[in-house]
Amino acid sequence: MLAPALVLLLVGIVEAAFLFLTQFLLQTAVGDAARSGVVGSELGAASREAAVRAAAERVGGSLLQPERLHLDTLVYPRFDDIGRPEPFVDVNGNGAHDPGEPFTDVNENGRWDEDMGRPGLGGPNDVVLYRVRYDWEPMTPLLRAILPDGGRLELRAAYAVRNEPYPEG
Ligand SMILES: [Ca+2]
Ligand SMILES: [Ca+2]
Repeated sequence: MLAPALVLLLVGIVEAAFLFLTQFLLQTAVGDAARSGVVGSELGAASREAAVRAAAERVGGSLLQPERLHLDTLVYPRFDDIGRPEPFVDVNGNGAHDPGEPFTDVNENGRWDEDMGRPGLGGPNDVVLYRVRYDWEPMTPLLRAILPDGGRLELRAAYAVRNEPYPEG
């Protein structure tokens, strides 16, 4: 008969292995999704988005549950712009953007953003950042019962690509 502490240890090791595997699959999935997006498509934006999502789900196989997988994409002019704020004139010199200070609305949404990324898959030659989030939780009810927040973790992975100069259609 196994001591409870040993059972807990073994369960913990297996869960940790699955956690690492899930993180690895996420990274693979987001890279695969990105590569499926770079060539564009004559099918239109909606089906292109579906194709990208399918690529992410395919890699995940049966280990990743599709309903827990969230994919989003942000478009940038250049790789250097990823995660950067929209340029602004710091009139009062406090290092932050304040209401009324002039800015360049890179993503054209009518307001200043801390991240200039524009949602979408972009067009030819655009840089696109693919991001996935996954709501992970332990398989073992025992661990879900004893860990804070049921042992839930939000796993993330990202991959940036430049779109091919495909003809726009
Ligand atoms: Ca300011
Ligand atoms: Ca903006």
